[in-house]
Amino acid sequence: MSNHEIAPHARGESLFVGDLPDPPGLLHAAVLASPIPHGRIVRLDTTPAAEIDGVACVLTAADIPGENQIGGIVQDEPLLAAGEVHFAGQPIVAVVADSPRRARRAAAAIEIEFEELPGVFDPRHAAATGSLIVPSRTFSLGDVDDAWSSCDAVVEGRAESGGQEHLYLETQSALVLPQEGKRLKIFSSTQAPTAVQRITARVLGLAMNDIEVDVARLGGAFGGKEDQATPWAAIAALAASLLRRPVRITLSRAEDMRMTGKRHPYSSDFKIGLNADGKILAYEATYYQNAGAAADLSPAILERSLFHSTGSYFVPNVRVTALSCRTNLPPFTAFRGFGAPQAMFVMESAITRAAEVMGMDRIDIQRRNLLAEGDTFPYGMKAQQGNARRSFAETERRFDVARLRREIDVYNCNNRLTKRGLAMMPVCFGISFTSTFLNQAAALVHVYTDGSVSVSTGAVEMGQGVNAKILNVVSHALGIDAGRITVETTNTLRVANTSPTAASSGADMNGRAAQIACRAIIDRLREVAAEILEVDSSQVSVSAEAVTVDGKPTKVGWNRLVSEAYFKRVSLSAQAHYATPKIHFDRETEKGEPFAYHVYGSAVIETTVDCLRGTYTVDRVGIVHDAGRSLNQLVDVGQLEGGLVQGIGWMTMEELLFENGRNLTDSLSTYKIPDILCTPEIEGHFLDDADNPNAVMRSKAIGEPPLMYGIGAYFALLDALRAFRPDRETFFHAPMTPERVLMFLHGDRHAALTEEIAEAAAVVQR
Ligand code: LUZ
Ligand code: MOS
Repeated sequence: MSNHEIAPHARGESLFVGDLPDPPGLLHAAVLASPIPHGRIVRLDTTPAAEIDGVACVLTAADIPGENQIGGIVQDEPLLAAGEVHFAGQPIVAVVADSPRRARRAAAAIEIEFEELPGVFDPRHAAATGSLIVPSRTFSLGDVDDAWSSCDAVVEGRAESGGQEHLYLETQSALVLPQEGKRLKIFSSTQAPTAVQRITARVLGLAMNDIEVDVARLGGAFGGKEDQATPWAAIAALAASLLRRPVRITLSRAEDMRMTGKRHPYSSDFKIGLNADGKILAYEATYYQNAGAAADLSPAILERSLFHSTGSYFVPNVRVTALSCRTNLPPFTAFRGFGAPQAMFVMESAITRAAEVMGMDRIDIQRRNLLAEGDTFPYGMKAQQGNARRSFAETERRFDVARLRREIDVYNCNNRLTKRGLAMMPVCFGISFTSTFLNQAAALVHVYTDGSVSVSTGAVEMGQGVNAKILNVVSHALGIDAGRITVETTNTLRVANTSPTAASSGADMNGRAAQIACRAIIDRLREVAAEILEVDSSQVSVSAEAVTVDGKPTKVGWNRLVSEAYFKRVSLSAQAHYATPKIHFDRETEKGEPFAYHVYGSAVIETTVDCLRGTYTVDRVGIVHDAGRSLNQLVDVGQLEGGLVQGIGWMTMEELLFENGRNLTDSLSTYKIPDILCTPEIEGHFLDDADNPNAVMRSKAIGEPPLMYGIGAYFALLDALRAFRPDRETFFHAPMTPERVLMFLHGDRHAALTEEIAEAAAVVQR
């Protein structure tokens, strides 16, 4: 089975790490994690675990032959805690046994005592004591301080957004096979094979060429396996390397939910100034990012928050500051959108508050301020296209938003206990890793003598369809049927120094690398064809599996061409590298052109709230999305709808709760994600005549942007709530759970009532 096929995948036939056949002598690793959020380990006795039948070894930090350090951007995270623990769920001991159950039982038998230390969980508290992961950063444009005085309205407020559990279907997993000598082969469910290779080498004191990482596919990732697949692979590798036996680790769902990082919660302040027409003149915001106990990818995520601080809008005067705050929670990490959703939520909150205070329609303010072609972002880059306005207008037209508004207002007049709400949500998302050096990819293409083709790239298939897209690119570039092509596993021996498959750029960059490799092969084949047909190679091309001369088909088919090339000793393989051109960013001035291009789109979202019960539905979502020229329409529709629903989940029902640093929502009974029953009716359209000169085959990346349409669900709910309680000031505290809805609708009355009862009780007592 090739790795781009969708049907066997849907039938459940594709193999994940946990499905790989057990090699002889396989052992299983389990982890003892810290039960407390912060403390010193004062006693650790692993003998009760070691004495259990079937236990092969018990490993602590002292057993690590190389560096006990898995940090990427900042080296601040041990693989196994030594001396101190900094979050509940932090791995301390790895136990290896002949079954997963035994390994877990033995881990539970370990005796450990702590001296508990006070924990910090609130990012603002951490910031107040200067506990930052990296120094704060500020992006600015124009002169905000000067601009406030020319505004007709200035409003301030606070916005909170919660974390989000990735809930990939396949939990963190790795299988490590010792090879000859000290070498290891690692099967890992990772978005970043090279990170697994590099960090494992560091932990084991080996060279990167001692370690092969192979990734067939992941059962979802959403950013949760960009950095956070690494420790599990490293733990299994540590055990496999010391025991010279194959070792597997697969986290249970509860372990995964407790031990691994999630989307960062943000607490933010905003201030926005507008003129009487609703034109935004100035915007200021401060983001307190809850980074958790270690840096992980937090500084990069913080940076993307700043890049997306003004969303789809042009604001002439901006000052935004972001602080990455160290707390005693699991290290928060990459999650689809990578800090942009959090910043966009703040911007939309500011616009909403301004609309309320000014008595204007929120949609009018949005429309008035959309980016036009040539407008400058706070980081100095100019918008290359006018698609923010085009997609917004197209959404308003297609879904007749003005009529919807009237209908909903009439409905709300006629109904006392249910109210409907409406919101629009424009999205503008920059494509490229914000760390410029990561914007490179490579591919290796082999044409075999029977005419079949094998393609390897640095892209990891995680259900997002990157391999189907690469297949399309290769099929076009070689002029042959897709049925001849297989897309192989991602393997560090075939493609080295890969960037994580992340930042929505997997197909863009790896597709381009594959295209370059194919073109190199085709150029050689054209020379061969020119020789056979006695024409000039400039006249020759390959299409529909045959050589054409000046566009006319010849009798020389693909198989004959390949075979002739082989007998002429012409190479049928090519390796290629692609680096996104022109992008740059200067972190001193915080200016540059960090993105290859932007993806745009707009959504309109309708909701209904039951104002007695506090329950609600997200009824319908209409989207006009700019996909460039799609590489695969079906894949893009899947990303559009899946991203939207994941965003709605983050904004509405997915509530991550910690109590004194312990995750209270570590199962699917306490952490609710959208299911098919609460998925709205979705009508997605792609922007007509969309184009993009800056990505492979004029396509556009699609992985992350659609998630941010889901932000509109929060504001559509708020719109319904205001119809019931126009007297109350709205709030910006996501997720908008039914509890929060109920408290907004009736909470103040409840407090008054409680007070009355208390007074009455006091009177009785007297
Ligand atoms: N990962 C990363 C990302 O390392 N850098 C990025 O800019 C990024 N953006 C989105 C998602 N993952
Ligand atoms: Mo990512 S959030 O791993 O693209």
